[in-house]
Amino acid sequence: MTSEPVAGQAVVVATSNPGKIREIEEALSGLNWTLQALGAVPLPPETGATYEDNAALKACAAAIATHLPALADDSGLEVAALGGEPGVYSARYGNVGSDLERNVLLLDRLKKKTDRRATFVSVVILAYPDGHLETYRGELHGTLLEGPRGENGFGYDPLFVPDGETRTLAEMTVAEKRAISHRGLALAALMDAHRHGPPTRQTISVE
Ligand code: ITT
Repeated sequence: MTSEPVAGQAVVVATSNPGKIREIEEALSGLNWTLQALGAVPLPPETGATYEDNAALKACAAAIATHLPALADDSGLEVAALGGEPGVYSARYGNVGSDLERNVLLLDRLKKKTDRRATFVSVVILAYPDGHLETYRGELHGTLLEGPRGENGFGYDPLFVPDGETRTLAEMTVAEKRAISHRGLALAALMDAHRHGPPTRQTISVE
């Protein structure tokens, strides 16, 4: 039987990305869940074709291994002029090792392209040890600069200016980014579903 996370209960954060951990901890601080790191639990290879598939793979693996509810984010950057790439492959773009190298590669592929529109997508899944899943999705539209700006955040943040903003995501604080970002929006929906105590499985499920 699913046990809804309640105040003080441990929920595993199934990510190895420190930038995501910072954002998830900040966003969910109001829930009073005890967020627990993955520790030695290995994450499975991301073999899915969609963010939903990959988030479910990661969250379920952690929930099964720990017997605790587990939360995973699968996310990516969809670039209009590149037909939506790198998308679900954003973390492995070009098979290069660092965020900096991926940003250089992206800028190279966008050279001479006038269409700089891009969208960040985040799918957050909370998986229970019995296999029940809650799915939340957020998107953020913006444009890509021709060079990086800012030191905060991670990944493609230094290149991305959200619509209606002048700063890149890397020039914002964690709280400022959370208020508008793909991950912030997905986590806000999760917060809304869990804010008023333990609802029934049916009312919180958005599968
Ligand atoms: P985990 O699988 O361990 O969670 P990961 O970094 O491999 O970590 P993903 O497979 O979801 O996670 O890859 C998402 C990639 O998309 C991430 O590595 C960044 O390159 C990019 N990305 C996603 N959200 C981002 C954000 O908020 N800011 C900048 N880049 C982001």
